[in-house]
Amino acid sequence: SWEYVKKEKSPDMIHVLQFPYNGEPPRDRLVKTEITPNKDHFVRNHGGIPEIDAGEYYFDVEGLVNDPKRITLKELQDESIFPRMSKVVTLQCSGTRRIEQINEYPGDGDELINAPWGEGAIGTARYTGVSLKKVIKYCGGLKEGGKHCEFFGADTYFKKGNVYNYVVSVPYRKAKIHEVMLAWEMNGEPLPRIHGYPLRVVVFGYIGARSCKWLYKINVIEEPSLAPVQMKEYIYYSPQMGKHNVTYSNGFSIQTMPVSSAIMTPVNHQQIVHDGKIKLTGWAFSGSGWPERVEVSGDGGSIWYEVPFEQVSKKYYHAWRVWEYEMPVDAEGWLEFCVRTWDNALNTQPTFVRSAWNWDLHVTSSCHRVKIYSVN
Ligand code: MTE
Ligand code: MO
Repeated sequence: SWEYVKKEKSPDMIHVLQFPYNGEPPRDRLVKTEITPNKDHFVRNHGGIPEIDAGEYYFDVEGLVNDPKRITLKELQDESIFPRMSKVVTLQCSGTRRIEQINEYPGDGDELINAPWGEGAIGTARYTGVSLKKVIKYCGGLKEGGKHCEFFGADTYFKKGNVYNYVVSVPYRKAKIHEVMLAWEMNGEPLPRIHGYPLRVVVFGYIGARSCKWLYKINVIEEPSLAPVQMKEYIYYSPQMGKHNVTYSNGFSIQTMPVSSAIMTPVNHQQIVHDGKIKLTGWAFSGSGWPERVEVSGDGGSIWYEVPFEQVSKKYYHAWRVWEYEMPVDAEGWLEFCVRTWDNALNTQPTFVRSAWNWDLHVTSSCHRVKIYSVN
């Protein structure tokens, strides 16, 4: 499948892990466009990349629904049965910028699970499909007690001597407000195989992990899924958890992505020869709304400048904004640039990586900092 990956993705993807394949695009290119081209969209896999024949494809809806059904892709795409939805959505892996936490202290360090991502495990695409709520309705609605939707992915992965399917769940209340889509199209093209062909889940604003690829079953249940990915992997551990005492119940399940942002250019330790101005570019995102204001600093966070509105892309619910800023710089030598974002609910980012370090190294949402060497 390595040959296949090279064909499907841009040749200069940064290969965070080769097997299972995990990759992110080059920093400068990612924020050049609001919609990430499919070839540049990051890929996060726990295991293999299944090859599924769309013509034969169906998925099952079972558990706590009144009328469990098997639904083919053809039926799902039949507009006389299901109205379509199409939306620009940012998917962000909860491991984005994990490398900064690793540099602080490596924590769990399970390579297969905790890939050492940079700032590029985020991407934005227009997805087309059907709202999960419509599918549940088509299956007669929920039975008494049905509260969570469990998604089964056809890929398999190995952990501690066992083989698992990729299984996660989301609360039904998320589907109820049409924020869960079953999508077969990404930026006007059939979903690429590496992104879940022929059908994946897209959960708006939640960590990427809940957006199950290669979907083959939906099971409606009373409690969150007991599958290892749901129970053990995307946990935000309490600060006193470490190697000696870690238990899965001492943390909570990470769902909504908090507000965060990153500087994509210049890059850390870059020497920049300039005549009084240095251009910064980056992204800003909030899983619970939208990034309202982006601020940058040239002195490590003492004085902040608001990125002017015209220089920030438009705001959409559940989508990032890409931004740029011309920073006036007189000083020579080492400078620390940083960015922070306020979302529409006035949430902002922790100040330092160490302010929010956690055992499983998830959600590095602290102010992003890059040190550059200025030659004026
Ligand atoms: N779905 C399946 N079946 N298998 C996986 O390994 N990885 C999840 C999610 N869905 C995964 C999956 C994680 S952790 C993320 S961040 C997103 O897919 C990444 O989606 P992408 O590869 O399309 O960018
Ligand atoms: Mo992820």
